[in-house]
Amino acid sequence: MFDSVFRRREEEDQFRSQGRLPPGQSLTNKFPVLHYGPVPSFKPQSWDFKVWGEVEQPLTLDWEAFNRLPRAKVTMDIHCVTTWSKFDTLWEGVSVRQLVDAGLIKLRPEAHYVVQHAEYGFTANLPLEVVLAENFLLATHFNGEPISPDHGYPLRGVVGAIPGRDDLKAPYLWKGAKWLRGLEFRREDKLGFWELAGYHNEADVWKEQRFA
Ligand SMILES: Nc1nc2c(c(=O)[nH]1)N[C@H]1C(S)=C(S)[C@@H](COP(=O)(O)O)O[C@H]1N2
Ligand SMILES: [Mo]
Repeated sequence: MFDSVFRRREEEDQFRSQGRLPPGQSLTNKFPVLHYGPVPSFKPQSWDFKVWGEVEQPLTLDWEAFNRLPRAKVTMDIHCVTTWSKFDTLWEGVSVRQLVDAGLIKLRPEAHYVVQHAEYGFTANLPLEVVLAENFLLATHFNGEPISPDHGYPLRGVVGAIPGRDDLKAPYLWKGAKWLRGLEFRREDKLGFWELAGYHNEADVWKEQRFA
């Protein structure tokens, strides 16, 4: 017990000295579950993923089609606004940037913001540049396994910090919607669920932008 507390502190100090522990955060080796409302059940027959708004062609993919999209992997540090941070988490899924580069999503020049739409009407908003960056993924897998129901199965947006990539914006984890069902590309920004509840719209972990 004391041993493991001691070890956690030591590990935390290491990440701090590497410049990977944002202000006010502490390391966890667990994976806490946080969300509003119940965990939806996944029905593969009726599940779809939609892309709409400022795109040349709206898109609807069923689960099979979604799984045929090009795949990507990223290892990130994730930072929750409730002050836990989890390091070197491996996510696998679909990169929005790759879909755009492959011409599967054709953005209109007016597209500047993205709203993630999830089950039960939950939304999370981000600037387009963040959604197109390497530290944002439409994730189906966490650490080599399908994401668990609590963490967003079968699909979630996930955003974190890639060590050494200070050029990328790193928002808190709430900016990734679990049980994701679609992306809306927008001309103007639109506050999501937690943003409307008083959380900071930019949510930069290094600037400790927790609340508006
Ligand atoms: N659909 C949905 N996604 C959500 C939320 C939610 O309430 N509903 N909460 C967000 C919040 S506040 C956090 S901190 C992260 C937590 O992700 P985790 O449960 O995998 O740790 O999910 C985010 N995604
Ligand atoms: Mo959160």
